[in-house]
Amino acid sequence: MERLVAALRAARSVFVLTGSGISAESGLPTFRGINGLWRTHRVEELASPEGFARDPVLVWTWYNERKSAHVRAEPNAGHDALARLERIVDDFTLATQNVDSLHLRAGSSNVLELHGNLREARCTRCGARRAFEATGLPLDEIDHECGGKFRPDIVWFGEPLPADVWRAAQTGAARADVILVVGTSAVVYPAAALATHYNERAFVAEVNPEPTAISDRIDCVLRGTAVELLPRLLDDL
Ligand code: BJW
Repeated sequence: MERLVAALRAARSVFVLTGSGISAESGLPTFRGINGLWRTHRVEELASPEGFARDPVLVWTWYNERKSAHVRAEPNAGHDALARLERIVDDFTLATQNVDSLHLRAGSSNVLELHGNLREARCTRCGARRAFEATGLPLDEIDHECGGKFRPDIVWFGEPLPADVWRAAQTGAARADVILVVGTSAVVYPAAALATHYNERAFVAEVNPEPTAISDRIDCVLRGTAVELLPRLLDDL
């Protein structure tokens, strides 16, 4: 913790990458943890264009349930601490893999949503957009009048990340003096590459109760949860 505090005090530019673990203490399940399955389905089965083509009702049922959980969830002290960090660092970028909008609701303003969000649905054929309400997308409204289907406005396996968001994340990571990685297993690419591939100079630290794919390649590993460690980190700064 002391080494990370010292690195942050000296930093002009900070880049943070978050994953579903930061929202675990808001009551939202992670993807690959103990409660990572949805009913009997793995994320790879549901979060892909092939999965959606196979069974759009199943995929929408999953997203409708998740949307409803996101709306009921509150940002936790980990989200709040990162919003505080943004206010005290001159050059701050927060890139999240999460689609739950909890960073925005905690007051973070410069948030790059690498995998999209659940605020809108868009048509697979004509790109028409509609709001994705807290009540969910009615399952009899998946088909769009143009012959396409509404899908969540997110990035599934095999799909590229939004180009502008990705570019901003890459440059934010490349110019950072400190890279802080919170609550991600770091197995999903290209997001995981932001921690280790674009900057050989930055001090890279991880906050996670479990070892991850990058733990043995970074400068500092803080074993604990986001709610335990991030507020302490901010208090020590
Ligand atoms: C706590 C905690 C607490 C618990 N506090 N921590 C082989 C090698 C490399 C790459 C590939 C490959 N084969 C295929 C690929 C590419 C693929 C990929 O990476 N696959 C890997 C799984 C192998 N990637 C893609 O397909 C991406 N696109 C792409 O590559 O495009 C290329 C392209 C270019 C041009 C044209 C076309 C294509 C897209 C990836 C999209 C990922 N989408 C998902 C679902 C959509 C969004 C949604 O529905 O929410 O995003 S998958 C899912 O995983 C979701 C997450 O954002 C993402 C990351 O998961 P995360 O957050 O890390 O969750 P977990 O569960 O893994 O980890 C939670 C962590 O929290 C754990 O470490 C816990 O310990 C910790 N934790 N409590 C702090 N309280």
